[in-house]
Amino acid sequence: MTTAFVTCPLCEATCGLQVTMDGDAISTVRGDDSDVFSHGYICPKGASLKALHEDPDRLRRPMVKRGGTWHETTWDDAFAEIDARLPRLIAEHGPNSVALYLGNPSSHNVGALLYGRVLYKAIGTQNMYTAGTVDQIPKHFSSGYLFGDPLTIPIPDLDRTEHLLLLGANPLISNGSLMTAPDVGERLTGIRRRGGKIVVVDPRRTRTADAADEHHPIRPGTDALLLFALVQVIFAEDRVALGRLVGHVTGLDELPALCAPFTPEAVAPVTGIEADTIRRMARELASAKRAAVYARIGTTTQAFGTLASWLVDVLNVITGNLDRDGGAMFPLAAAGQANAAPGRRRGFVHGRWHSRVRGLPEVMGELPVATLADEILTPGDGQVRALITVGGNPCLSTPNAARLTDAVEQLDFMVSLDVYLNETSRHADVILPGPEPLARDHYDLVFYQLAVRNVANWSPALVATDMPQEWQTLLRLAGVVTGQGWNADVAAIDDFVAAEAARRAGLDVAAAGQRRGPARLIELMLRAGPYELTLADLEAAPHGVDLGPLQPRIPDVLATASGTIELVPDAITADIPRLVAALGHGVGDELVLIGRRQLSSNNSWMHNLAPLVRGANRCTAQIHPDDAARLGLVDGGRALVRTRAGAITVPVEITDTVRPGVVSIPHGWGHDADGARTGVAAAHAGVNSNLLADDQLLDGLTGTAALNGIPIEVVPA
Ligand SMILES: Nc1nc2c(c(=O)[nH]1)N[C@H]1C(S)=C(S)[C@@H](COP(=O)(O)OP(=O)(O)OC[C@H]3O[C@@H](n4cnc5c(=O)[nH]c(N)nc54)[C@H](O)[C@@H]3O)O[C@H]1N2
Ligand SMILES: Nc1nc2c(c(=O)[nH]1)N[C@H]1C(S)=C(S)[C@@H](COP(=O)(O)OP(=O)(O)OC[C@H]3O[C@@H](n4cnc5c(=O)[nH]c(N)nc54)[C@H](O)[C@@H]3O)O[C@H]1N2
Ligand code: SF4
Ligand SMILES: [Mo]
Repeated sequence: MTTAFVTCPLCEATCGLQVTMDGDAISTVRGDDSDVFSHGYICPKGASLKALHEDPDRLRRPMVKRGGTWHETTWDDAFAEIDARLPRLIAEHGPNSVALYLGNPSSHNVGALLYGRVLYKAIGTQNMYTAGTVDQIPKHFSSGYLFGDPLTIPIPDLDRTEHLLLLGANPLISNGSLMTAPDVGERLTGIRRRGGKIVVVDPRRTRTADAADEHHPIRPGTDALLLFALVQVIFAEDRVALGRLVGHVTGLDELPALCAPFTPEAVAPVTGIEADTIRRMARELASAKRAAVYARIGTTTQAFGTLASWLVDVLNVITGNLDRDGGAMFPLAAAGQANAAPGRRRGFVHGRWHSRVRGLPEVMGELPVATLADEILTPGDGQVRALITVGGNPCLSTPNAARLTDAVEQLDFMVSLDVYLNETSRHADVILPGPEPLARDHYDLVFYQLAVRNVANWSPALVATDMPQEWQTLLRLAGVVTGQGWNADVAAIDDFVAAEAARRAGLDVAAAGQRRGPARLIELMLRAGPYELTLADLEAAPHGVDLGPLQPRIPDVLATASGTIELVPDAITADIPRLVAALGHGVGDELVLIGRRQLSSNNSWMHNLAPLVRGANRCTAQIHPDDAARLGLVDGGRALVRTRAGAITVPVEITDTVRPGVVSIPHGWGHDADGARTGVAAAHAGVNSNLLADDQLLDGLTGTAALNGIPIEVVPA
């Protein structure tokens, strides 16, 4: 028996795990009590890495579809097939005829993160899509314009704050997002133990709301109105106090006029939160000694996602809570920190190109996935004819999933880098699997840049694999699309990538010694990083290296052209007229759909693991008792839910935890697709809520899908 310590790569919390191996078999997976960040915390998903290791449905060899039938095959054969088909398409129709979709697991996979970009550049396509446009792009957009870099995202200093205003996030279930904070429950308890206060704004009384001091069940999609009203009160009552930000903020003078229409009285009938309550919330936020406003996916995947994301940080700024302990702060990670170098004042722009069919703007080099189907289905120059998915299941996770499913069926060619034959990869011509998490080196390149404390932890692969690592597969694909044939020299491409990385970092690539692949790149990044660590330092610290609490970073962290926080960027305020128009839409009889996350789910892909799908069917439509009575729905009965995009039938769960007028259905279900090979998931299929989500309903500025606040009709089925 051997014991090793690694970081769980399944979600953003970066928990330390203690894995006991019996030869090649995983014996136990537990929380690592000595982990410097997570102190032993683990959730059911982390523990299920054992089930993932053992899952017989998990793909271990490449699959090629010939004449409509799948064949397990060799890596050489799979690459020969790709080489026979993909370069020809690119030669004939240009690089934009190939679209890439990078899904959520690829942001937790250091190989895919570092080498996915290499493939993207090698193809040279503008048709780049990621899960970001069904998630957090509005926050990148507002951060880009406010602070100069889309990854300069303020993170609530959970361990020191005394007032947390939290909107559209349920970290007790999601384990936190854009807020890397293992054991968030303990950290929230700490706020109350210190005599602080937690206020939750969410249409559902979530577990996080239950653990808070106050819960305000807002009408979905109206957070920007509430947040603007908080700003309005703070200005009207002369409570603006920039603190140490004085001299670092421009545009403040424009805010009073911009927020004038959004008085508490004006927004109350639309948000469903009383004017007096809004005033009190504003006063308590402004007068708290240390406060942070934090908002997540309930506020980004909605029609005013960018305005809401912006207003969160406007509040952090005008209350003097940005960049101070206990407020909203900027992490400084050991490797790859986007904003580590002071004095780069390039600023941020978006819309450098637009999607062909709907004219939606590029943000951070990507286009909204809500329009991927349009790009595939609409003939003409630049039509998408091939798709490569990397750790993504867009046929379940993106809006109007039925239309996207129709679209991918019409592609000339599709490759999925995926560990299952599932709802999306079943449409591929070739599936290239990757090693399970415990069989690859891991470093949380993205999530340490978003952490409530500065830490670093390197995890070596524990489990042996005879599969190529995904970084090698991505480089081999890069070889194919650059005309090097089906068997390009992957090691040589990797050397080239590393030499470039070293040059940019001002280092000699030899500093990384014998390391190759992601390990070499991380070694270079650590050495060039602000703590000048080496990979050996991290290898010597299996429970992680604690680099201390977050520190103030303004002005060095700012990369706007002016070198200040540009508080009222035109690119954002352009959407305010649309918000003013929304003031007219008082709460009526309408019903709207929102989602919900569940502790034992991980978006769409872990439902094939028996320990995570035990118990009652979780894929239900939660509805308030008053609405159920009015509509004639009974608990345990079935409802037909309809939108412009589609209709589904789903079991009814009557509960007063949802606000009247709101129906909640979780995403990531619907595992009954023909031809998928996920036996356990199929037995717990549920229905796909993204058959209802509307690909025409977008955040006004970024094109991010509005997955919350979708108008629906509900009748008994
Ligand atoms: N209605 C609604 N829809 C939503 C959301 C919502 O709140 N409501 N949330 C959205 C959000 S935030 C996100 S991030 C997206 C997620 O959406 P996606 O990223 O598209 O989908 P996932 O469900 O994460 O699917 C991940 C895929 O990666 C595969 N996979 C798992 N591990 C690996 C690996 O190691 N290597 C490779 N190559 N593949 C792997 C899985 O088999 C699966 O096919 O969903 C979005 N969709
Ligand atoms: N267990 C589990 N953990 C996960 C995931 C998972 O699928 N399962 N997915 C991971 C991913 S990819 C992400 S991005 C993160 C997301 O992490 P979180 O953002 O914390 O995700 P949710 O739990 O969906 O919380 C969003 C909340 O917004 C509320 N909401 C919906 N509409 C509105 C609205 O209009 N206004 C307001 N104020 N609230 C609204 C919902 O009721 C819900 O409680 O979670 C990650 N962690
Ligand atoms: S909370 Fe996230 S990182 Fe921690 S064990 Fe669970 S899935 Fe893994
Ligand atoms: Mo996400």
